[in-house]
Amino acid sequence: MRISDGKVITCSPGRNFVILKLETEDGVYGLGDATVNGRELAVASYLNDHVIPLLIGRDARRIEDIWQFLYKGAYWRRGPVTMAAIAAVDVALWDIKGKSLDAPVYQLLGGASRDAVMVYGHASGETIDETIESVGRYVERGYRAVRAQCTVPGMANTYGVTHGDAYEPAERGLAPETQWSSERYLPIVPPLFERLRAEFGSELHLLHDVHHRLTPIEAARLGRSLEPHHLFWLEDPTPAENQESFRLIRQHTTTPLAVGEVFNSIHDCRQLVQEQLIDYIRTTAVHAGGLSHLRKIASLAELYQVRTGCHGATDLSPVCMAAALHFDLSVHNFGIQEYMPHTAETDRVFPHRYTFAAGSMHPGDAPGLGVDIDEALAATFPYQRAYLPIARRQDGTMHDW
Ligand code: EZ4
Ligand code: CO
Repeated sequence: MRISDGKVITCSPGRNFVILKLETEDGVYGLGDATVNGRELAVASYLNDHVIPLLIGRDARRIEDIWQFLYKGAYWRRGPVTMAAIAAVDVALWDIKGKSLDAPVYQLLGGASRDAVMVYGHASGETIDETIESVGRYVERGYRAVRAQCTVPGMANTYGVTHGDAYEPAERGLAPETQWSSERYLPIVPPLFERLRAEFGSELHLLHDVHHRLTPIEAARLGRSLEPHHLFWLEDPTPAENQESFRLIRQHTTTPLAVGEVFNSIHDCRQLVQEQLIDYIRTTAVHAGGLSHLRKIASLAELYQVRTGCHGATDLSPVCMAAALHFDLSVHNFGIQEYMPHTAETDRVFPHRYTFAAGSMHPGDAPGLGVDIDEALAATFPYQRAYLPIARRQDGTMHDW
């Protein structure tokens, strides 16, 4: 079963996606996501110019060997572009293997460990009252877990806040600039969650994303002040390049911590996991080397009772969403899956078999990943340059994002 062709499809049905399609001489094809938000074309070139020529003629069944060949063979290891390219190949090969063996990918990963996977939605508002209404709409739709974000008073365009319920972080054109003030942000979060607990009771899982914006001691203070409201997790409280920062946060708070959506390798997770400095690891199939590498991260995490919580924002394509759901359904130490529905255009470009019901999702039982791409329709939505916003403090200093 030799790989006979590889094609990179870039499209923008509401937002940009980079998809790898690998074909075999048997006529079976597989899809992998290679989208790195705001740096899309770098991965497209890495695949087109440097990876696809190496794949032609290789045995598509040898997933682990091809992974090691691309990782070790690059000499320069890791990094978001390299790992997203390897991920796209890996996920496409799992899709091919599933289709060729007539089995959904989760069956190849050990079978279902649960009936369905709990997901969380994104609620937000300009005020605490609006955020409560937004959470209420998720609860009405059956969600059992909701992330809540609120505009910081005096800060226009706070990250994570949207009008309506569809949050899309990137904007077309050049990178927009937003303002940030930790001094204004810190006092508003505890009252938001106090009100949410009063409104929705103790069973609803509540999450919050700090987006790497606090110093370790500020994060420790926030975690401690949120303890009475028992969050499911506090996400990315401080940047994690310096993993030792989390020792300081841990000394002060029992609020569970989730980190890792920007990680691309098991080495980024190692100290956080082994020192039990976090409770959830957020690495994804697309940004952390595909299903093969994600399973290794999960196995390491399992030893330390750290559970998975894959990133699932709108910049993770339906191909990545499908891969995540096969992984989530099968992996023993699953925690939760982030879920932001895509635009109607995106769903049309990527017909898929995964479903949502009663706050949970299931990848479906189609062979492979259960997701396809309508290439003719995708071609009607050409790539458009877009970036995530950047954040500056009120004196103009660039802030962490
Ligand atoms: O900002 O996916 O938890 N979810 C997030 C996302 C990220 C975007 C970045 O591309 O933090 O909204
Ligand atoms: Co996040």
